Amino acid sequence: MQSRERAILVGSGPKRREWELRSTLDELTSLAETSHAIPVEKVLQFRGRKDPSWLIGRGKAEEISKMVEEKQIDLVIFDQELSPAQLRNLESLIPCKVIDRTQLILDIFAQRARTKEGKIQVELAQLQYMLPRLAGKGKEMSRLGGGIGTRGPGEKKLETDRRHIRRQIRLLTKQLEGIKKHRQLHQEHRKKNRIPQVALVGYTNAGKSTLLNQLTGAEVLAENQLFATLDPTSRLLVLPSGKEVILTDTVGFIRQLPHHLVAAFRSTLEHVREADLLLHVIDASHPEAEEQIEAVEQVLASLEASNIPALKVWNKTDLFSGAVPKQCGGENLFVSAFSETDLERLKEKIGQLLQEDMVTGQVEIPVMRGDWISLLHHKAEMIESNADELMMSIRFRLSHADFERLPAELRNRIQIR
Ligand SMILES: Nc1nc2c(ncn2[C@@H]2O[C@H](COP(=O)(O)OP(=O)(O)OP(=O)(O)O)[C@@H](O)[C@H]2O)c(=O)[nH]1
Ligand SMILES: [Mg+2]
Repeated sequence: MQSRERAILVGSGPKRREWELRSTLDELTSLAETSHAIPVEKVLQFRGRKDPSWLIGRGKAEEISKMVEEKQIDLVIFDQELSPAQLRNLESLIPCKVIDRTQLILDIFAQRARTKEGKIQVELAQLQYMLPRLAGKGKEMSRLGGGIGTRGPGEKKLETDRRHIRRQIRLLTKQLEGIKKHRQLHQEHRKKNRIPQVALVGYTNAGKSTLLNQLTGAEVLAENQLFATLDPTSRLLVLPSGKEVILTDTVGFIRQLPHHLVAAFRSTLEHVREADLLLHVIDASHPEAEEQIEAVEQVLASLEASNIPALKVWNKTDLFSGAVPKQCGGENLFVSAFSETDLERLKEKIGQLLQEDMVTGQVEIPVMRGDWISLLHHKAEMIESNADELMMSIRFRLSHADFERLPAELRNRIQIR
């Protein structure tokens, strides 16, 4: 194991956003610690405009450069994403490794990925991030050896040659497609059995895995650290009514989640896109709970999952002694993952929301539209169906989320009862 890298963390932005800048810089500190770096110094610079070549301005960069020598720093981490040109300039001035928040998050994900799919997704995101930033970096990276920002999944060293990277990106994309097809078959099967799908989503460290474990007896790693979970885990959950649902734990979100990573994880996050109900888990004891909710909602929007019914689960109320957080719109429930009664209430609520959420519809479909007929057979519970030579008349029930996902042309023909 490599010795821990000594890091300077740098944030910058306009003075009027001071509070937000400080809080994301604190979060960057936790991320650096998660990656086993030692945060030695924090630098916050107020400036109205980003410097296009240096982000923080040349003078400040020189100051940091001196600090690096004086304090034997191995690594400078910028809280804002660096453009390829900024990275190049900073690297040529500062006598140690330079990375940004995105690369740090990618590095943590690389260390955490366990399944084949997770590893491929992370490596793909890393390579796509690196490709435009490569000029000069190849030799820098070999000079600097390994450590944060240079490791792929499973301590594998990241490729640094442009041609190899392109080839590797194509290869990984293809492998991912293969895995995705395989999973789709699996999901079709589940849908066919019409077990409702419930997905746990939320900011990292909110308690998603803990809730999965507490509710289903799963043994997923739940830890007080950022990004404990990368790979989704699904378990059967039996509700008080006896109804069964499938509950899935997913990767946590964070502010400024690298878009390469969201894109690469799109297929894992399909559990979220395909869900009938989302449990948006919130750490109610966190001082920035509301900013975290917003960050999660942004990621959900980018996944086109904003229309799925969601229950906000305000977790960790056992730690929370202040005023109850301001109620947000939609359904809210306050729980502690360690309270049996709260878990029962949560299960009741899931059952109730899924029940209320069912849509009963009636539709006449021309028999030649075999695609629509088979789609309804897959997604919906059939109540009644009759056919003559030309038309098929179907009465069915399905979740609101699935209804919204039907093709618009079909949806427009449906009469809701
Ligand atoms: N006091 C208290 N602690 C909780 C509660 N729920 C979870 N925790 C703790 O919060 C920490 C994070 O929990 P996880 O379940 O790993 O959180 P997560 O949302 O899965 O986090 P990631 O996988 O990193 O996104 C752990 O130390 C849990 O023990 C709760 O209701 N009360
Ligand atoms: Mg987790």
